[in-house]
Amino acid sequence: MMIPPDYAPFTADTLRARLSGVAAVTDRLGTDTATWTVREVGDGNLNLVFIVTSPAGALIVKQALPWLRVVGEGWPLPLRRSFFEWQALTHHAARDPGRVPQVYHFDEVQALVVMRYLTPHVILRKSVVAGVIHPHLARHMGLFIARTLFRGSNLSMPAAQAKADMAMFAGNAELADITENLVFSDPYFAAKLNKHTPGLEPWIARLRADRAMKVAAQEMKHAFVSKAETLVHGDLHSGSIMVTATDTQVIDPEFAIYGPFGFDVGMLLANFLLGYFAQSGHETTPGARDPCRDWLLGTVEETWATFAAEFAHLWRTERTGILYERTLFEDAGDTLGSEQALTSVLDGIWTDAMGFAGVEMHRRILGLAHVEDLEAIPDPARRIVAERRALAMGRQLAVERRAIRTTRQVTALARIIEAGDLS
Ligand code: SR1
Ligand code: MG
Repeated sequence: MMIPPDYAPFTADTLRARLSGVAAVTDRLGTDTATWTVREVGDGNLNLVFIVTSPAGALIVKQALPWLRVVGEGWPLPLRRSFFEWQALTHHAARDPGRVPQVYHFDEVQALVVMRYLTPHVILRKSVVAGVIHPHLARHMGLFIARTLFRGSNLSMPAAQAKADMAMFAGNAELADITENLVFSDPYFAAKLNKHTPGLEPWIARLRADRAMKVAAQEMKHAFVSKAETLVHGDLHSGSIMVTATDTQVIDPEFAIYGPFGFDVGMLLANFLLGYFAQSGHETTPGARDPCRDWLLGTVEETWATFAAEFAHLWRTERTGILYERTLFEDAGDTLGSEQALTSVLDGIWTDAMGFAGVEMHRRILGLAHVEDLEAIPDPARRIVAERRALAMGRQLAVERRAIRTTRQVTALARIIEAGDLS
């Protein structure tokens, strides 16, 4: 991999020096860099993240490393992912204003994005582990996915612009490659970097021998690599969402690429379900986490309901792209035809979302990248129970995705699995 000669991972001191010449930064922090505090706080899988504060303000600086942070220099990764992250943040800001952090500055050579410091926001996943309820989350996220996915597609965009965007984001191939391997294939064989909770082996063996599951996972991979339907966030899990009691912000779209409508939807719902199954490992007395459980399943239902309603609204009011042209439907007096097509499109998104949700639940237990919801369960026996339930749910969603028609079926299934004996 070519690392530009001018690129170097920043330290607190070199970052301070670099930013001192950036007006978008000094406008916010002042020019007296001696008063700035720079802290590296990144704990994700890929990047350096700095919080820079001064008496005048604060901001976040995210710098891509030329390798995968969690694995090291043995797994090179292109710096240009920060370009795609910047582009995706810009697209998302235009498509659902106020739902992503404002970008103040982008430095392509240093693979650096300077953006709003979100405070007092916390990572949603940490909140879910703590059992905290966020009543606005479902509405905010349902609107976000509907607006970004609809407005990033050929349902909405001028065809030439959609093609140009599609070609540009196709350059984010190495990040897509991570998803293609880590999500859809590695969990179903003994891939080198896989890890799992000791004791889970019998259930892993059962899943890997499950032909219907393997086929379903490959069908979802097939959909992911071939359905370039819209600009997807690409990594929409509970660690890519920051929340307060009233606000929701979507961060980290460095995996952005053109993909299926159902991908972000499925990833998101899977992470709510992982949070649900993890609750038993965190509750101090039986039933103590029931309000949080109810909220998480309600969030699954309300997120989809909000998504479907907003998508339908945009379909009726903003369908300006080359697909399902109004000329053929509304303008020809065939509104019913347009509604029929909408039902069919939503139906396909739902089925795909169920499949993607299933494999996401599996890879977070069997693959390289796990989730704190389950990892933070202190008692290994309770953790295994939670993981077995999540594996069972994932299998059902992926294999039976065409038979599962409603969110109520999903949440009823989750409750049955949670209450079951797992034999
Ligand atoms: C090797 S990167 C592992 C995971 O971290 C990111 O957040 C994505 O979820 C990716 O799959
Ligand atoms: Mg991330």
